[in-house]
Amino acid sequence: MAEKNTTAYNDDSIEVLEGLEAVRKRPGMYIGSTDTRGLHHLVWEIVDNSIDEVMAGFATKINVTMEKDGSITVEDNGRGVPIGMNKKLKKSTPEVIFSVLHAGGKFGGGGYKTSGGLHGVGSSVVNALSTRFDVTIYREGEINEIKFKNGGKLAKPLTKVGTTKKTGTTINFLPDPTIFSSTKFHFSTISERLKESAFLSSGLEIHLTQLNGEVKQVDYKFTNGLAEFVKELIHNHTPITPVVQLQGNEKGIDVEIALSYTEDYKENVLGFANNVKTVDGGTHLTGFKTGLNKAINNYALEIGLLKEKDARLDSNDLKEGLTAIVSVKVPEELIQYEGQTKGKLGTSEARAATETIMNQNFTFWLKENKELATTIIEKALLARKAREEARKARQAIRNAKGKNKTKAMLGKLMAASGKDKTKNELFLVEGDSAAGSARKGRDSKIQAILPLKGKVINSEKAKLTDLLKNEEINTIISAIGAGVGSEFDLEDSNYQKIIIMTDADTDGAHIQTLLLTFFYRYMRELIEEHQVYIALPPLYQIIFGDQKSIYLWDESDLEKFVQANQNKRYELKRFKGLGEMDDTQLWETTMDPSSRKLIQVDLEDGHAADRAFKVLMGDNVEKRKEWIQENIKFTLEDEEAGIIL
Ligand code: 1YM
Repeated sequence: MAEKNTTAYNDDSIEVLEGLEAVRKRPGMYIGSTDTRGLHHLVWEIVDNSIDEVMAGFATKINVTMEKDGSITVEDNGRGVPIGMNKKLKKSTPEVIFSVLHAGGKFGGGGYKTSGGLHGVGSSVVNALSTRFDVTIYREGEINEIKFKNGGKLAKPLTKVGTTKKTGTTINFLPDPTIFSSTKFHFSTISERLKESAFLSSGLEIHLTQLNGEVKQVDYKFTNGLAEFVKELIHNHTPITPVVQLQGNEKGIDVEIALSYTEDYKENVLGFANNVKTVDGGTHLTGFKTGLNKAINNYALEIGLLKEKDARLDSNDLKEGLTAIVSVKVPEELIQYEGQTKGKLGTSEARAATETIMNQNFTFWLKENKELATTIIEKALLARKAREEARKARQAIRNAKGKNKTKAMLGKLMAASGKDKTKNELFLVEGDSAAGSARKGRDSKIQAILPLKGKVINSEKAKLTDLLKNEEINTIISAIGAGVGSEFDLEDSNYQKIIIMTDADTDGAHIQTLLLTFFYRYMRELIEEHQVYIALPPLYQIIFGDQKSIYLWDESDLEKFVQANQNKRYELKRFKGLGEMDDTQLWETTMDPSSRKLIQVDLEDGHAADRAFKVLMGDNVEKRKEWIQENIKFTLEDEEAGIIL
């Protein structure tokens, strides 16, 4: 918990700036928007005042309640808002704080507070945008109440209503429905944000209760918050180091860092300044990276993993698999934000402070943990090598294109004749015979065919360098032409659609999942941008006496057909695989853009997809079968209906 900030508050130090009408006229100026986001902003605004009181070292507990009537109650056990009189304004201090715009008034300095960023416009803004705003203050042995209504009009002046031994502040507010497009709060949105606050203030106890609708409660308290935050971010990736925690204070700036390396190649580094997320980064993150860079390179040189003549590891090499939280506490008078949404820390002192603390403390850790240090450095060296190889591969493709050597590089690719990347499609086809029919049947202007023989390597288990040795994978990377892993750049992709075409059996499903895993791990943007599809070939063909025929995609189609055609004579044919279809059949049913069925592969959210892939590609064969059966259905779906990974 924070050290107590002993700067005394003075009831006369609050200044008057603007009226609350200004807030009601242009709410967007103060809270960003009047949609759900803006609505939730009201909660952050009030909670941040409680968090300030936590950071000042006086509060240890925050309760947030979503009340039955749609209002929100926030309660803390801090000192309680001062209850004296403001002589200049001849009003009670709470009346000034809650009804005068910009009356933050924690002057005198010496403290950290959340205000100054996107938040911190003050509780008065919340009052201005509420139909009810009731404050109860527990302080100096008394319970005092003050109430406002209709956008900040005083309904009950500060009044003593009882005595108490406790201290703290409770605010209950009901957002004005004439201001917000929706006044419905979301439990998950609030709980996520509160959890983040609890992670950032170890020891702080936060409870969230929902009383409207289904009654729910979550409780957060972390003794080692930052480390637990990193563990949550790592989620189901495999860590290759434990969580390393570093902290220090440089020139009044508190720096706390928790980091870990995982087997993944993605980086996940989050920055916070005075407990507010800096979505666009800033000086603290720059300092962190420079410090990390110096510490690792110097140590690698010292132990000989890097030689003087070698190029130094750069931040691209060091960021692969890096998961970290960088949290700085900057004194009020130094805090500075940049950017339109003020999501970027601008304080230059924060750069120096994080760099120094990161470099010094991490160097110390590396020396104390030689084996883990070596693991980190070797991963970075490997990342560099993989990037270098991927870069060479791309370069080779570019060169090959120029020199008409494409064929050798691209193996069995049957390219499309048209060069319009926004129209071209790449079919990844299981088996040579199906690929043969596909080649004959295709629209060769826009459709390229790549036959896949044998099993695709499992990307979940193999390292990128091994993957690059696999012929199938290499050909796919070359054909798409946009690099791989951290080098992948969707802009360079040669195709608008990548369509996986396999037999409708377990083997086919397996190939699909192996390919999807590969795309998910190493070309994620393809999936994120919905450019990966699965072709759905029909299972049955019905041939009538006159040789006319129709196709049926699954059992239920067949059942319906049989029911409806009991008196007709026809021949029923079941396709065992794509290879049984001739080129015309394959074109008509599976490739013709005007009549085919495609499943668009979609990501519901990164976490869920990650979990699915772990199940999918791990060692548990039973689980995998289950997943395939549940999630990859060979049934007739609406065109581009979408399976959610
Ligand atoms: C549920 C919301 O606002 N708590 C809160 C606010 C204040 C204090 C304590 C506080 C601050 C100081 C001294 C100080 C505020 N005080 C002011 C002002 N919870 C909630 N808890 N004593 C109490 O910073 O010096 C504004 S907010 F202006 F009076 F200092």
